[in-house]
Amino acid sequence: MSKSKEKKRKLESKKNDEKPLTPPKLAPSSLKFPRTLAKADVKKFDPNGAGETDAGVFGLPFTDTESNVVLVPVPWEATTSYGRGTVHGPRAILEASPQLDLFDASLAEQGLARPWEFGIHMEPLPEKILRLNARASKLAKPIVDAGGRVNTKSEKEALAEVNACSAKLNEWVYGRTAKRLSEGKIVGLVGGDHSVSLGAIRACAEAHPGMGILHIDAHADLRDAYEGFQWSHASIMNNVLREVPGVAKLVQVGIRDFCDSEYDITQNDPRVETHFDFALKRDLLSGKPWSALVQAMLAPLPQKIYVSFDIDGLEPWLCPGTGTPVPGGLSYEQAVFLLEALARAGKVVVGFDLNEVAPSGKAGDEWDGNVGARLLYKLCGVALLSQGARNKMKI
Ligand SMILES: [Mn+2]
Repeated sequence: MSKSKEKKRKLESKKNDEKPLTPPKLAPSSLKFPRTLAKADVKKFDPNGAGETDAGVFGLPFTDTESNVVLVPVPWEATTSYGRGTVHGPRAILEASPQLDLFDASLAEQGLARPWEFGIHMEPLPEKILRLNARASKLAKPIVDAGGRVNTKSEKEALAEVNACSAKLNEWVYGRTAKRLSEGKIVGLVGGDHSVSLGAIRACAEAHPGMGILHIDAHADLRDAYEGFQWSHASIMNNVLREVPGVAKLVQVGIRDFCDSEYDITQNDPRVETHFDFALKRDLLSGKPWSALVQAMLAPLPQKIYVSFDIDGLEPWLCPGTGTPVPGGLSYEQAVFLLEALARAGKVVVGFDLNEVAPSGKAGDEWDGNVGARLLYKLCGVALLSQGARNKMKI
């Protein structure tokens, strides 16, 4: 980073430290953990039957009222810069999800064999957001195609309009999350590109000030802005650090694609701890156990955690349709081990998102949605377990 750029960033972050763009609105949550969670009406569902495709997510028939986990789909990809399609992520996950078997023998070791009993519900796909996405994507396309170069008056106006649409999206996500938190729900976002997380992180951090974020991703997402877009998917964690004072710690895992200024933040912002993929693999190849590496990831995190999971943090064969794939990454088993270790370590997952899942577009190919659905069910299970949900091995 050049000296003048560095000075500019310092000045900007100083300016922003003094005056966050979005001051907190939510009162801190009065929930104490672990807490007692009520089961849904389990007689409504046969876990031994074939998944019903006309039911809700994971084939479950539960309403939002009787579910402890409410999933909010956010079909959004306005500032997506490379491959597109993550706007269809929520639908792909929903369509693939009924084929899962919902007994979780691995979480059963910690006392939660059937996460589904506590109710998981996905809200309907929000038409309003699909329309907003279509408008913002159309305005953004020429800017993305020009690599972010904005010269004419009309290009500048288009950029301002895209940023305004993204700000609207952030407010919508914030509002949905805040409402569900006030109902005592565990909220999980289903993206959409990674920019969707900001509103949910803001709401969770206001309800649980001092929380940490576990961020699994191929990308550091610490750019100041990307291609001129203030609320870009490539800037999500930079925006969080600047905008959400309730976030005390950001632990990043699997990062393998980043620029100079992002590396600078990982080294100099005391809130950020980055476990680069190259270092993880070097340690693994040198004989260190994954369990020891996971312990080092969890140690600096406070008790309350938000998990932000970009599917491209996994090895690319597990998410071939995602927009910005990078070689390397976590195996599915390493990711599950890490998520399950959260509950084992006594951490409480207060919210989560799964983003950047994108179907390949080939007829009959459900692979991206399939992996996404399995990871989403694990995230639901770990969040429930961490908050206090338990059931016996046998019904
Ligand atoms: Mn990513």
